[in-house]
Amino acid sequence: MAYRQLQQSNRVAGAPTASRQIAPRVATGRRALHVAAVAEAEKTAATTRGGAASVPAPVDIANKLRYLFGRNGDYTNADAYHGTAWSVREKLIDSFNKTHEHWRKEDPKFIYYLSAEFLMGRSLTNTVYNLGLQGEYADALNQMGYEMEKVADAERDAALGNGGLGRLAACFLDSMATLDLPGWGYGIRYKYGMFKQALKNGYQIEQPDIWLTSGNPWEVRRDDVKFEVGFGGRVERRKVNGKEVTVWTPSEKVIAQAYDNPIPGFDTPTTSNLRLWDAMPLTEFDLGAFNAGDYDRAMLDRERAEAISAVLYPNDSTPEGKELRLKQQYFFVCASLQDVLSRFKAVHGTAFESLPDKACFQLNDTHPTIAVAELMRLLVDVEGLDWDQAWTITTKCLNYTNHTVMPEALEKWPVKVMAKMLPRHMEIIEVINEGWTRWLAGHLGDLKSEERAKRIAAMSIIHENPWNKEEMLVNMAYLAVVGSSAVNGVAAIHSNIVKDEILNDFYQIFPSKFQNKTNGVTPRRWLAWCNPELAALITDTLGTSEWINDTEKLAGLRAYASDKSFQAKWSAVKKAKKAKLAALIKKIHGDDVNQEALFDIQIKRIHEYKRQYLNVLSIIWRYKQLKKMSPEERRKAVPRVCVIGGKAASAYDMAKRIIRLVTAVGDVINRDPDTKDLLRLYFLPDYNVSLAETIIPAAELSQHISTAGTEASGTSNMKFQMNGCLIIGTWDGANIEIAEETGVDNVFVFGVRAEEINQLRKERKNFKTDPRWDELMRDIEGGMFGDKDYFKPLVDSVNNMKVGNDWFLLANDFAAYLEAQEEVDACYKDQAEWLRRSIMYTAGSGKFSSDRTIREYAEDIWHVKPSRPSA
Ligand code: 26W
Repeated sequence: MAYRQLQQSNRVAGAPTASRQIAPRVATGRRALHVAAVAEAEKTAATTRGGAASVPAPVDIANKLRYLFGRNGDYTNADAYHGTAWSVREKLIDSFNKTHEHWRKEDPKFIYYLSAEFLMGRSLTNTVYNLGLQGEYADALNQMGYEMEKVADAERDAALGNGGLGRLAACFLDSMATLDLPGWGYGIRYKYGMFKQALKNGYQIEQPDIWLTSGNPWEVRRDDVKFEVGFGGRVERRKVNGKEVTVWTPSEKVIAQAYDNPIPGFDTPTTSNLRLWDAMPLTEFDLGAFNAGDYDRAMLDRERAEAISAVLYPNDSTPEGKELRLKQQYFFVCASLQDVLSRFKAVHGTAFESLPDKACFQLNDTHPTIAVAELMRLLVDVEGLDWDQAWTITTKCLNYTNHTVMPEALEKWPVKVMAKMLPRHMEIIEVINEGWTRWLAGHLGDLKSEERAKRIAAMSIIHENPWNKEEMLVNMAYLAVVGSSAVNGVAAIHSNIVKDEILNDFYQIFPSKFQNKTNGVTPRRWLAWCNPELAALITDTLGTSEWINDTEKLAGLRAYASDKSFQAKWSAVKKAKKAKLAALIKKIHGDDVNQEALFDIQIKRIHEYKRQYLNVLSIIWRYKQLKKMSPEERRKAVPRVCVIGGKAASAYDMAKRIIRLVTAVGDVINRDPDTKDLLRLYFLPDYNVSLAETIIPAAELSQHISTAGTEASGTSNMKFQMNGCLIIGTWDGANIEIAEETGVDNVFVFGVRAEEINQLRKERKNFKTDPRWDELMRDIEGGMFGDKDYFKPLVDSVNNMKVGNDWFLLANDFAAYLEAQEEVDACYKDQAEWLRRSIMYTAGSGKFSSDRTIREYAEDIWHVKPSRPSA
């Protein structure tokens, strides 16, 4: 089956098909064509993966457009998208229903992935691909005079996430479904996702992401699934049948309304689910407020409720202590836990001791950590369990993943805020903390009392704000560790940093709780269908498409790495993908770029620790060298097209200045007649999942140059690797494991190591900067790229040696980075060697499938087993 799907995918990507030949794509001819195609297709019937017989795709698409949208004939690509999507949706729901019927019967243990972010991107192509319907729908559209690629382009990204953490959650859902693991994602149905980034005179502008206006064919609203979520109010003790019970009476209540987003696995009948919650006012169900004539209050309530799921906080790494964010976190956790418990009770009644055999929850970073207190509240206050019994169940059910080493990124909520918004939860956290610190006191009994008190204070879930002694904070990471069975980092080096630094006190107490689960990405989206040409070549060469589900098989490509004829085919695919990216650059910036140039890419959130600034400095240096060269020397230089993309958090001033530096440097370089054939720099605005799908297959060199020890893992590095893109990078995050799998000599590794960082930071003041660095600082400060004043803080942040400046040690790595860039040039001149390495990257990417990661979670942490419905 997989092989058939792959062949279908090739057809979409450009190989001529019979249907394409008979279907000229001229708008005027469309109507007649489509009528003929529909008539022809009506004669045949198709069977879907869900099992139900259905009308042929062209008829179905036309029907959807006619009856759902009131359209007839001559559709735009956007229309064709909607018709196609609503048609595909039915097959998806058939498959979803079959899977869930099966799971209801089998009653397996479920994993619930709790995440404030799911960065899904587009669904149409992914869905037809995973359902094995790609050929059918591509042909249908062709017959109607459309092209799948253009039609699919009309879909808006579901951008309910900031970056790595949200996209990881999306890859995990794909793998869970593909591996037939009973599992759901739970999150928030934000009305506005990640902002759209535009450029105005080279500066970032944020615009709202209004993604739901034309309807969302990929969700099913469940009018029968809603839960009340409360905030504020008071807590009382009452005696009921001689037993003391706690009653929380919230002062504000909203409704969480479920929307299901079916997640199709690849090459399996399994379709699982992402359940997202929308916040609605209670008053819609309590018309009393209207009847009493309190119209304006009811409308204000509506606004207040809807605000909870209105917008994704666009912060990556630095938490903003906004009350609304805590409200969002509690909102989705509360609804999700009630939902799971109500399904559990429907089958098992109140046998909660077996809850850990039926359900487990993964906390995606600390964002859903209030689950620790909420599960306790539901079990103790609502279900009437003993505290100790509830605690045993809670800690067995929960697990926590840490995704960041930045100390400032660890969420801490002021006790005052928590007590006001979630008074009962604050009490519960206090009781947990009392029990925890008491236990610690016993456990550390051998220590001298002073030392013991210090250790306990350092591990207390509730502690003083070090910057403001008046304020007490709830440390969410500590709560997550104490309340979970397993704690993991996301790459080997990161998990070691978690154990040895961030949570070392806890590691010493519970060494066996701590694990590593190196991240992965789905090879379906990130290789098989974002790069169908390369996928086809791999399948032809290996003689099987099984690598899509078993990426270790990609290792078979190693045997061809030096094969000239294979290299030629490999290179032809890369060239075709580069041409596509060149067309996109032309569309955005109006420039033609040299497609023979080395395509050098850095795409990720703009952050000082990711060091886009260092990249720009090296580009300026390259420019200055080219300027100085004779025509003879220039002919020998390796031409480069550099691309940088990524969003800056709206309040992250320094990141915004970095974007402006990129655009300003680009403006100078791209117009200089001396160099413009040899060097370009483009900032591609509004970097998102879809853009990544175009950029990554075209990349020849990608940059992963964070200060060692700061990037927890990185996941785009894995996507680039799969697509045969060489990496220039520091010894950080998953780069290390990628280098090990690819061959360290095939990777351009540079810079200081994580263990040196602390010392180097202390000594940075006395560090003798490279003369080339000094020159570049003078250039920027002197106005070589205009905007002198605006760039001054940028120069100061790395060059003006106040304590703490150049925190990310750009200057320390600068010379080594330039040297690594020279190695890149030398290697690119030897195309046979470059291609050999490129092939070795893909061949070495087997480990970085999220299937591998999810299998490890399932075996080591979740103890969840596959359960596959019959086809
Ligand atoms: C509350 C503010 C906030 C928002 C997002 C704090 C922290 C985050 C995330 C943890 C940031 C994030 O996306 N981290 C990235 O997670 C990826 C998946 O594990 C890793 O590959 C990246 O290295 C890490 O930066």
